[in-house]
Amino acid sequence: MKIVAAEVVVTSPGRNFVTLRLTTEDGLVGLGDGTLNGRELAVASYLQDHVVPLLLGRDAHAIEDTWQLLYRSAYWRRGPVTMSAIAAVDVALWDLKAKAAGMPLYQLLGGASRAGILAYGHASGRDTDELFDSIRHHLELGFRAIRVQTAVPGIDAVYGVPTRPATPGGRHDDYEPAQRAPLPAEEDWDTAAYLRHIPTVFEAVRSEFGAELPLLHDGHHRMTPIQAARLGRALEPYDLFWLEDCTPAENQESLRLVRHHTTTPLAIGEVFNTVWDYQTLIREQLIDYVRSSVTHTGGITAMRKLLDYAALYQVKSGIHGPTDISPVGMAAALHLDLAIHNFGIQELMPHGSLTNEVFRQTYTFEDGYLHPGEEPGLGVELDEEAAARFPYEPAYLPFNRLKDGTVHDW
Ligand code: EZ4
Ligand code: CO
Repeated sequence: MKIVAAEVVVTSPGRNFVTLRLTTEDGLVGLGDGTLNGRELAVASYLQDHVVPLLLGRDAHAIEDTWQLLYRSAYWRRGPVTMSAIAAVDVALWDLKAKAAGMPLYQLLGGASRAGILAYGHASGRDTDELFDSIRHHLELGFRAIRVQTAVPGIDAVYGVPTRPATPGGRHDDYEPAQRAPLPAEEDWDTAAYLRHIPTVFEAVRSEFGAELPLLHDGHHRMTPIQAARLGRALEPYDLFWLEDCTPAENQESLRLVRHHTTTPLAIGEVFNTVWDYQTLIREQLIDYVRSSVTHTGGITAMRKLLDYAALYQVKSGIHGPTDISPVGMAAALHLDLAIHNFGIQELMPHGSLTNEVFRQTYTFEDGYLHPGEEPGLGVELDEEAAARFPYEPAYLPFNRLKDGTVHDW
């Protein structure tokens, strides 16, 4: 199954996506996602300039060998650009292998371990009324688990809470952090105000929606370990499904301190890119959920190994699924979610209509559960003509400054 063509497609149907399209001598097409929000062209160049020449003429069946070749022959290991590029190749190869086998990818990963994939949606609001409205809207859509983000008094712009609808006429809870602009937007942050406010939000949500609804929250790397420990403890009465990215984890040992102080389950890792970023976290059981995406972590091959390692320590999956993971990367996540034993939950931020014009998707979402469908391969097709109608536009994620002007984690 020789690879005869490898094209890097950069398209921007509402937001930027990097897709690798591999074609075999038999005319099979495999797709891989290499989208890295705000740094898309770096991955596109890595693929186009340094990876495509290695792929032409190779056997598309040799997935493990290709992964090892790309990882080791670069000499310079790891990092989000490299690992997203490797992921794009790896996922495209799995798509091809499953198409060649005439099976949906999850069958090649061991078959389905469950009937459906529990998904959580993003509710948000600038105040309690708007938040409750957003939670009700998500319940009506069928969601059985909901992430809750709110504005904080005294802070102008908070992660997860749009100040304006993402699309004209759209809802306020359709949050898209990257902004199409030549420079990143500057937001403000005050951890003390946040720590005072968030427990009151969860108290209000629990008293309105009851004890049973699984609730999640994303701290987005803004707290120190002791602040995170305090928040985790303050949220214990509200029984969170997880507290995500409570503190930056370049230093994995930080999580020991948080863990010692709270029984609130912890999820981390959307900005990680290899199993090594989790070594201490998993071995010492300092976290409960792995947040990596297939797209930023070297693809199916590397994610499978990471999640198998996590399984030994009763750590479960919580694969990253924001709109900056393309439909191709989302499909890869869904096939993995269905197959692995230690599945936890899947994030779902549905893509907009322009994205769905470019990427034809076959997943289903019914009664709170996702399913990747039964098409051979990933089940996603790229409409190249539609993709060409949406050229790349520069876009950046925002960043934070404290009141005194200090740059803070966003
Ligand atoms: O801010 O993917 O849990 N989800 C998240 C995301 C990230 C974006 C950054 O590109 O934290 O919304
Ligand atoms: Co997050």
